[in-house]
Amino acid sequence: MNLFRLLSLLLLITLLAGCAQPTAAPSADVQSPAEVQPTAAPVAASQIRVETVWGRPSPMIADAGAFYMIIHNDGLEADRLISATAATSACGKVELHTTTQDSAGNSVMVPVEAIDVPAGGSVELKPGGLHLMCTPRSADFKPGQGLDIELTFEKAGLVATTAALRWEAVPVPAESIKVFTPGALTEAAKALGKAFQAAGGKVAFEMGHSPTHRMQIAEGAPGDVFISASEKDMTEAATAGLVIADQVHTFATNRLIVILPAGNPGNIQSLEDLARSGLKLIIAAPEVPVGKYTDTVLGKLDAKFGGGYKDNLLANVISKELGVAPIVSKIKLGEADAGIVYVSDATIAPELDTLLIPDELNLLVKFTIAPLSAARLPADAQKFIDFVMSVEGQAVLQSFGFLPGIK
Ligand SMILES: [Cu+2]
Repeated sequence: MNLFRLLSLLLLITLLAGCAQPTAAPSADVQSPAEVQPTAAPVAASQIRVETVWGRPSPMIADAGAFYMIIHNDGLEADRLISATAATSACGKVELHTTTQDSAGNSVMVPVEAIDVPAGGSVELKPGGLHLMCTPRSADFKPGQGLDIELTFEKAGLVATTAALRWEAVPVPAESIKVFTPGALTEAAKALGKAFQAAGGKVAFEMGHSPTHRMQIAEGAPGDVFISASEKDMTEAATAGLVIADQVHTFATNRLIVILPAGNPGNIQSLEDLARSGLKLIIAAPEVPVGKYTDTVLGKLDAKFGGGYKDNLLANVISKELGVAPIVSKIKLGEADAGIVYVSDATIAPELDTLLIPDELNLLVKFTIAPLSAARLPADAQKFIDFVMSVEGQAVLQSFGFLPGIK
């Protein structure tokens, strides 16, 4: 606690102890005495104040949202947030979460019992850290509007506030286009953005899962360009009129590959070896496009090898991840003997060993791009798409291991 606030508090205590009438607060930092129980002496142990309260739909989990804020405790004793609820049916329930790193360094959310607010101090709930999770979120969770929420503190009791709901963590500048981008393109998108900006364009990428992005665009999330890691989501977006159907382009392709920790500790010499009992494998979950592609390829391998190949291989799977990044980082750490990811992921992780999947047993994954029908900056959206399809844009993508697009 800084000295000024301490002095202010002591002054307030003196004033309250000395007279029965509420007195004007001596400092803007201290809650108005009108809100303090006049009979309380000393002042309430905990005086909670919340500010910068906002929320957004989760860019990763389709039916979830999150709330963030700064909680101040101007009181003399530590307090803790123990529960929260939304005033309307916007959220099935509101959970207290924190974000931590798993053993491979990937961000994972875990529920916490309470959020501590130190006496005279504050705690910030923010993306990538502590947050309140709205799950499931309903259509009443409307970006652009306010949502009343109630916070319950162990000592201060109920504190009501309103979260300003929006789509973006960081507002995209008016002159910049916003591109909904799948996680598989994270590194390539950064390089594309740099090259596009060097050419005079302005672009911001919203990273997330393609099915979630498609749903949020349907809900009215503002943006200019949709890049999809799955043809299915792009087709559905076109059918629903969310993107301009005759301007959908396949700007890059990819295939799947098996990655192995350096030195191949599982001694995996062939695709058939993946079904050998005792191995540990990590693949993508069926909720994300790469997980669906993995399932398709495993079906082809099963048809070729027979003998319960796919079932035996799946019995070796120790975890299914919501994207390629966690698979790559866990294989780098040797947490499993093999993983299945995109060829482009292996290209940017040269320290890993690989096992190729022949074209006839593989599939050609198409990454598609299209302007949103409701693009805010349609001319700039078109410029970006032209850039991605240009010789320069294609060279950037291929340096990240992507195969050429289809004109
Ligand atoms: Cu969460």
